[in-house]
Parts: sequence; C-alpha cells; structure tokens
Amino acid sequence: MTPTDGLTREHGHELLLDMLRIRRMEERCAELYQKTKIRGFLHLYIGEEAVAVGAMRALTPDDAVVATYREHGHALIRGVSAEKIMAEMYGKQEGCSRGRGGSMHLYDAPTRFYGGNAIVGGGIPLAVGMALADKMQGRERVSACFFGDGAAAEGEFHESMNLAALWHLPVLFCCENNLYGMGTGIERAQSETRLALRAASYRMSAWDVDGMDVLAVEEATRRAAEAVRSGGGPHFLEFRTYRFRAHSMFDPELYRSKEEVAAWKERDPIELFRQRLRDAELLTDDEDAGLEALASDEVERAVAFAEAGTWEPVEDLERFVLSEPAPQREVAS
Ligand SMILES: Cc1ncc(C[n+]2csc(CCOP(=O)(O)OP(=O)(O)O)c2C)c(N)n1
Ligand SMILES: [Mg+2]
Repeated sequence: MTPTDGLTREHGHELLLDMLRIRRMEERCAELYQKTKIRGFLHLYIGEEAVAVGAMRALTPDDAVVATYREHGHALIRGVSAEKIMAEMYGKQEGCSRGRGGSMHLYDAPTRFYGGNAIVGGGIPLAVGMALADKMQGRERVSACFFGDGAAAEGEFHESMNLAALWHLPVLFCCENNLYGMGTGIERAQSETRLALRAASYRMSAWDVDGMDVLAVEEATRRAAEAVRSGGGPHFLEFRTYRFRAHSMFDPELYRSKEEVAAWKERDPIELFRQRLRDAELLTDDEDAGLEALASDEVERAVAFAEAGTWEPVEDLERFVLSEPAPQREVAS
C-alpha cells in the first residue's frame, strides 16, 4: 500500500468522492437496467474504480483519453457530466452521443474523451494515431488508452505497441487486467499473463501496479505520463484489478467461484481507501456521510435529467448516416 504520508485531507476526499461517484452511478444503472429504462448492453466497472480515478488525475485537460465499453467511470472522471452520461444510457438526445451510442459509446470531444469502443482493442490504434498526430505537429501531450487484459491478445494490440515504440510516440497504455475476458480466465487464454512483461518486449517502459490502491495508481500514472509528455516515448501500465459484477448484464458468472469474488471484495478499493483515510485521521463520520450525499445527489440529478430528456424525432433517423445518393437507374419500360 502506498503510504498516506503527505496526502492532504482535500486530496483524499476528492479521490474517495470520485470513486463513490462511479460506484453510486453504476449501482443506479444496474437498477435502471432491471426496470428497462436502460437497454442494450451494460458493462459495469464496479470494483475497478481506483484505476480510472487515480489515472485520470495524472492527466491534463489537453491530453486525450480513449477507453472501452466499460467506460462509464472514465467518462465521468474525465469530466463528462453525470447528466449527459445518464441521458446517453437512456438513449435520449441530450446524451453525450446524442443518444445514438448508449452505454458502450460515450463520447465527448470538449473533454477530449474519444470513446467508448465496443470492439475489444479497437481504441488502441486510435490512441496511437492521435499520438502520431501530436508528435508530427509538435504538441506535448499524452494520448492515454484504457483497455482490458483480453485486448492484449488481439493483433491490433501488438501492431499498435510495435509502432508506438518504433516511432517513439506519446502514448500511455493503461491495461486494466481484471483477470477475465468475458468468461475466460487470463491463464486459459494467454501464454504470458504478466502483461507488463509482454509490453516490455516492445522496448518500452512497463510496470505493474496495484489497481485496488488509488494512491498507487495515481503515483504510477503521474510518473508514466510525465515521462511520456517529456518525450520519453510510450509507457505501459498494467493495473491489477477485478470486476465485482458480472461481465455484462447477461452473464450468469459460472466461470469463477464465489470464494474468489469474495476474496477480491476484501480489497474493495473504496473500503480500503476509506479505512486508510480514517486511520490517518483524514476522514470523520460526518465528512464521509457528506461525500456519500454528494455522490447520491449527483446520481439522482442525472436520473431526473435523463427521465426529462427527449427522444430523437423520427425525421432525424437519417441524420449523421453516411450514404451515397441512390444511383439513378434507367427503368426499361
Ligand atoms: C474484436 C472483438 N472480439 C470479441 C468481442 C466480444 N467481447 C466483448 S467483451 C470481451 C472480453 C474482453 O475482455 P477484456 O479486454 O479483458 O475487458 P473486460 O471486459 O475484462 O474489461 C469480448 C471477447 C468484441 N467485442 N470485439
Ligand atoms: Mg478483462
């Protein structure tokens, strides 16, 4: 565990609040899904919050972020409002993707949050491309790319790692190793399960980080992001984490034992950090309750906003759809 020495009360509260904001928002999403208010796919990030919260603090507004379909937390902490996220989940046109993307395709150009991507590994080459543009245009910024352990077995992962290293691009690879890709345990699918080691073979700095320890995540990401920003080339962080919920809302979870899940829940990033703040006398009962209230209020405001949102009119069905004009055919009479 990273020591809390030097941690200010304010900083500690912000980290705890951000993790609570994700947790409470997603717990509400699960309920809304049961009520069919949210439909389609829904992948919850519960258990992994320390990664998005710690990592996002080490990035600047000028940096770019690319994520996966398990990206509600990343979007929220990057600065996309809970209202816009929830409206997007509902499919309302006030959502950050105009209600056309849903849970897996949150997108928000003003915060440089470039998705949300349903294709496993699909965001990785996008981040490499953005980093190439930055390098060519002499901008000192980082393209941070979040993806799962499953993505590390995809061809585009390797192609991207190779080019990023070869061209010395400012990419920060943030691998969220939660040990499973859907129902397949990493040791059944990948010959080298230490993903940082695999990344190092591409000649880039890579190390693994306790993804349940928000301070460790923040510290490691800050170190890596600063190195990337100052011309150190791509860096790779493997965050060891765990999802507490099923892969998606359609997963009966037959591939892992209740004991395993319970053991990881002992390391719940929120409870661990809360306890550490208390031990360091940086959090009182009242302050804790105040943070919980802030998180819950934000979620309820977001739900009200989504409920009050509007469906896109049917006349707009073909807007934003790329299509060639239909060829004019001679009709034989
Ligand atoms: C290219 C591609 N192949 C397969 C799938 C189906 N699929 C969706 S999620 C997933 C597992 C990915 O696991 P991981 O990258 O570890 O992310 P996690 O869900 O654990 O966050 C798979 C195989 C997909 N969406 N895209
Ligand atoms: Mg995974």
